[in-house]
Amino acid sequence: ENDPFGTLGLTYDDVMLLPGHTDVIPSEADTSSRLTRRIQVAVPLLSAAMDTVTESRMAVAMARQGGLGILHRNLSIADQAEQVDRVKRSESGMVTDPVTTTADATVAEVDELCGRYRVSGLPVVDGSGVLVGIVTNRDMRFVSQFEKATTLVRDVMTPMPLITARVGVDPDDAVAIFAQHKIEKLPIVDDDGRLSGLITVKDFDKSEKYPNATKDEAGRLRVGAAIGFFGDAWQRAGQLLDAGVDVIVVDTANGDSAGVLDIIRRLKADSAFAGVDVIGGNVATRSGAQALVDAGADAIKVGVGPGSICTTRVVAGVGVPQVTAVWEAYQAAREKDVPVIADGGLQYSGDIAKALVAGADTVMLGSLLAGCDESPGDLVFQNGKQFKTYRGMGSLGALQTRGERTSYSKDRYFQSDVPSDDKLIAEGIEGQVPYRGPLSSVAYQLAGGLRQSMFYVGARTIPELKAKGKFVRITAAGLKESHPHDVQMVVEAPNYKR
Ligand code: RVP
Repeated sequence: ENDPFGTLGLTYDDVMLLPGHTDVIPSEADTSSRLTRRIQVAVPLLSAAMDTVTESRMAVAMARQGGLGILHRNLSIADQAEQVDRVKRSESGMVTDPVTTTADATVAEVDELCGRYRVSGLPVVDGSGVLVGIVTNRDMRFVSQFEKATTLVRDVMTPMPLITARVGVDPDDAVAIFAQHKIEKLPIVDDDGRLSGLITVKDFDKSEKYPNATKDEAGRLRVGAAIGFFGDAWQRAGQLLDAGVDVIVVDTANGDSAGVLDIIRRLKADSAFAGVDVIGGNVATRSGAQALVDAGADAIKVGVGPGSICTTRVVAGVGVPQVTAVWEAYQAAREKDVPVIADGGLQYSGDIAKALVAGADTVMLGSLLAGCDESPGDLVFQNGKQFKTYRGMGSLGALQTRGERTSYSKDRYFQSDVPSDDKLIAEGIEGQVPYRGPLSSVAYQLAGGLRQSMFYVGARTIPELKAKGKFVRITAAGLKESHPHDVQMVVEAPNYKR
């Protein structure tokens, strides 16, 4: 028998990266990395599949910044598929399947759709899909609140003939049409006048504003969504696929288990899912990672217990400190070149580079993003400071069915068979994190911190960082020295909170 205490588990606070000779300045560092076998991201950041972190708003914001959002699964299949739909329709060169309305719909209904999809107007079609007009904010502005439910679209819309373009119009020509006619939406029609797409001037603005955005071949933002392995998980996967999801994450607390490996194998074997990448997780050992690789996962997600809201390591006494877990998983994944995601436990931007050098290709963040404007939930004021709620998906609040909503994610903790809420074994807590403003500035600081790491290590690219990065282990005294010490902080730094 091997010495049972032979391996030492290390985490982010136990290690530092060595500075190395450099001829790279931070602004030149290229942070792009591999998310899955097929998908690249410009910034190696994912937002966690948690109900206080990632819904469509966060997913849109993450993809715009060059990362990816993973929609949580603690909601009905229909609701989660709709979230995917919202992200896929949010921005693109051309919306191929635009949200439409009909002439006999009410202005109130149009209002609701515009709010839901965050658009400023809709094309109007008849029963066979032929374009009959367009209704935008401008047409509805003078309909009073009281008249919205009774005013019909036909009475306010701008009817045909409209300025339209034919299928296959060149983007440059579209821009010229916007300028010439001073319009903001250009419906695309086929030979029979049927609506087949929509180009909006806003989308052109956005592609200039978000040059690093994570997009699919059609120019739509990419999005991931979590599923489980139990009950109607297969059906969930199918509906997410229909809604256009790019990545499915089989999201559990113990990925090295029969049910999880089985659904990964089934997804990878089914040609219907050929266009979707499958991420499996979570694991924290070499053998666990090997099992996911063997099942065919396109990326593996690592982390048992490092999460800021996670109590698995104390409730079950199980887990592996995250830097060791990532390193071990990487040993199994590197052979087949399967990307690794370091999930949970990151507190500062410096932890990103540490995760990458340990073997990860991207990182997944919960607490660092839960305080953003784009996360679900309202701001809470306390003693004059602003917070947002953040809870573990294994917390009682997320697991229990009682109260305002059903829990759809008990199988994340393998407790689908638990008969009543008072018999649940929680593995997470409910809390709050400081408000941090828009994701754009938070992501900027995180990616900026990573570029500083790359400069210190002397790495121009992420593969170079992974190859050149070297660790030194530190002690509690070293950690104390690393943080500000012997001084009272009087100004809050944008990227440092104690
Ligand atoms: P953190 O970024 O440290 O807040 O961790 C986020 C991660 O924690 C998630 O991506 C997930 O893997 C894990 N998690 C979520 N809920 C729980 C729990 O209740 N134990 N853990």
